[in-house]
Amino acid sequence: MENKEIARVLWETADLMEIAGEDSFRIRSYRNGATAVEGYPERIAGILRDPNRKVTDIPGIGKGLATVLAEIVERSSCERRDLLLQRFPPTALEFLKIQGLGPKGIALIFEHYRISTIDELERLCQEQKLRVLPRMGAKLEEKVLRSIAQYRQRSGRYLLSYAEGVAAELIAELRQVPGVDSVTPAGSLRRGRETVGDLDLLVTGPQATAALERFIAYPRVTEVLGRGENKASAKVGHEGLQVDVRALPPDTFGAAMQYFTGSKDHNVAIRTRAVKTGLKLSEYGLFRVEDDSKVAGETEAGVYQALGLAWIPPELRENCGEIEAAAEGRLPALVEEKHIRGDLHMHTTETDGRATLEEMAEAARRRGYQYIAITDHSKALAMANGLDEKRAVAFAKQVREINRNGLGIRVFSGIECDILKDGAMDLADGALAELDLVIGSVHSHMQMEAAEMTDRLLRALSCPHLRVMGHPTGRMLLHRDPFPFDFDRIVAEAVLRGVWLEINASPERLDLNGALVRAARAKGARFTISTDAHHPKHLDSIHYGIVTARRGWLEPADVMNTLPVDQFAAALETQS
Ligand code: DGT
Ligand code: CA
Ligand code: CA
Ligand code: ZN
Repeated sequence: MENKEIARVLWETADLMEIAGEDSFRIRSYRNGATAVEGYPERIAGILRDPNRKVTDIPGIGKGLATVLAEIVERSSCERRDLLLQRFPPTALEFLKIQGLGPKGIALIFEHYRISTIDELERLCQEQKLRVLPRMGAKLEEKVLRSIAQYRQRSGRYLLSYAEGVAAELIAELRQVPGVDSVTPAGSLRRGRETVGDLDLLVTGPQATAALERFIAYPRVTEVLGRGENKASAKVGHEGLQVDVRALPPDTFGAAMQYFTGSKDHNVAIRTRAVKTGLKLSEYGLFRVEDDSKVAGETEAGVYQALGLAWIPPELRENCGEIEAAAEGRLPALVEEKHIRGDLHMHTTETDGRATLEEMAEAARRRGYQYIAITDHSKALAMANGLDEKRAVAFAKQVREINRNGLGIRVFSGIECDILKDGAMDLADGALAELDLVIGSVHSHMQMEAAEMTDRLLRALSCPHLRVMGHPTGRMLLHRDPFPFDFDRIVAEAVLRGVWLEINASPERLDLNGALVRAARAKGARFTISTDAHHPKHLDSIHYGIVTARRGWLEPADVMNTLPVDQFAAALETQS
């Protein structure tokens, strides 16, 4: 069991305890424990198994919690959670995902109404039955109805990063089966969509079907949904991610990859194209209609080639012009991870990061980067101990000294400066002028009307020191929608002012998605791809930013941090 999963059980238990109105001190100890477990660099499960180690040595883990951890690792739950789940409907945890209620609100609702489903909660709001409860009103009913709609939209999808983890785990498992040659992910995961509905794995080899047996016997399978001759479906892990595994004969691998990678719209368009030239395409191959003879199917490139097309990178397969581009030989030469020469958004222990500047620099150097920008928060984020002007200026000076001594990587002094409610920057111009790279980000007051938010961002863009719009839409995947604003207008202004748009690679954000990246590029926007790392290991998230940039059709020249260090430094010097 991974630390993240253990932490999730603890969070849930704490939430249930809160619904039950239990002692707040105890609830806090569960939440502190969850934070400690989540952030711990080593696997807790490993420490628990090691007779020479004690989990109580981990700050935030006391004796009581240590027992709970052992229970969770053993059977994915704990007694307290089980008891609470008996008291409340199993959907209580679902209710917590509805914004606006909170554990106390849910407890109150359970006290007054015997409801157990989201549908019933919706009906209560529609029938105006929440407003009669203490501290609830018409406004809350509206808010709950809105979040129910959002919840329905996003439920059943998973973060790309989560699905990739499950895929990697299953691939490692199924590869061990004798007679299995390859296990390859297809579907939305291969196309790099920022969320994934289910996982599609394709298996080849003389004993490919043996992998299906191994799959349904896999310990983390929680429910087998179906088992056919060449396909098995099951739910894996406690999050309930569905995985479809298909065993393929080798001579159809290319056609199957093409088919199961999708997207559906792309496939429909490709098949239409095949039909026009007297061919038919299925997951078994490309065939001539007249005599059923096979034209292609072993490789994906072969399938595309036989249709008069260049091989299309999976990230582009959304039927948004990629087929025409492939036919005319004008597919973009997409940016790749190897093109990235530096990461321009990261935090340190000065604010809410978990590593020092030196540790972040060393991790970046080991990745082969030439430069980084350290961009801690500004003072408006008081909870994160954000920098005020004085600390910002001192930091700029410190970085100049660091570069004089040399860390084996060039460090740029930066800041992630809050864009205040009225669009002013959180720090005075004088301080911002000292720093090499100013990112402006919205972290508060996101519930504005679109017009007001647009004005706010326009004002921020008028700050002459601003170089990058950080996570420009504010979306948190499966959690918070983008804030409303006039995207085209802001992009046009950013282009005019020479402000770059950040593709925030954090797998929970990816808020400037492929479609928006492409739209912005068409208006002349330039981009940075950065991880917003709060820990050295987060630097690996650059991969999700790259995938998103590729879904936006970006080439290396569109991305500022593909520049070699000297050219990048020069680009920072010139204002638009
Ligand atoms: P997801 O799972 O919702 O994130 O998205 P996908 O794209 O992975 O969709 P999924 O798992 O339902 O199917 C995998 C691929 O199989 C899909 O991208 C294209 C192909 N496919 C599935 N159903 C159809 C269909 O009815 N027609 C065509 N042409 N292709 C299909
Ligand atoms: Ca899928
Ligand atoms: Ca599927
Ligand atoms: Zn940040």
